[in-house]
Amino acid sequence: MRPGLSTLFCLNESFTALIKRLSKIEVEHVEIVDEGFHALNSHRVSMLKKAVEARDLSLTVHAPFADINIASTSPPIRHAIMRRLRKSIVLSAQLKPKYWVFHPGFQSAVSDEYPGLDWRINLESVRGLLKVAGQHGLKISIENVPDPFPFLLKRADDFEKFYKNLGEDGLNLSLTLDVGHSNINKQTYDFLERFSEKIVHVHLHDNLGDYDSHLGIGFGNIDWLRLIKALKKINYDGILLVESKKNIEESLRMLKNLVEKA
Ligand SMILES: [Mn+2]
Repeated sequence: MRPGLSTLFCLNESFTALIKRLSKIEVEHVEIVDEGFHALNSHRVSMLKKAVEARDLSLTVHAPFADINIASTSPPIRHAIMRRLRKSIVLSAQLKPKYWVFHPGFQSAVSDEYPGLDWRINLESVRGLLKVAGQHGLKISIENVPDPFPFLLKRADDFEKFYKNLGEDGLNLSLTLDVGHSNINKQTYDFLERFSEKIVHVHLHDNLGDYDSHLGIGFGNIDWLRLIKALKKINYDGILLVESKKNIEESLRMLKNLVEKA
């Protein structure tokens, strides 16, 4: 288990500022967020490649997530969303990340009128992403998301049904456990018990169980020592990715202490 850091905390800074940060970042693993000022394009990919090589960093990429609903029931809108995600996959693949992490789709305003449609579209979109990723040699991983958003996959039960429906295609789709999100839905230990084989990556940030505040590690109500012990118990050997929006240095220090203690 090695610490890593998401660039979510500096998404409000320019891409040039991000490149500068990478040259002096204190961790060996970084998750690049393909969003906002940091949205990938060919020029940025080549800048990132240089920065990453210089520091021998390992990477993951977080897929675009703003206004992205892979279960959109509106065909033209969904096509635009899938085009955006395919672009992200193609560009991300050039960075050879360990994983490209994406969010499941959510219900639309007409979901009640067409029961099950968003669920089926979500599956179809995931299969589409798996296909493109496979063509580019990229491994992709789906993340659990929290209430109160109308996402289709929040609880361990949702993922159980999802993987069952995906069938063999699901063999190529790992799970990223977002502990901040699962804390809100009180699902952390359900995921760890039922999906220990599927979890390859974790997002760590804190909250008070009320909303997705992405606080620093130790600034909310999550029992971090219990969590790290549980990850050790399932032999998790991936990255401990800090996805807090503030108190980054404190979070990394806290995490280091926890791993030593657990
Ligand atoms: Mn996350």
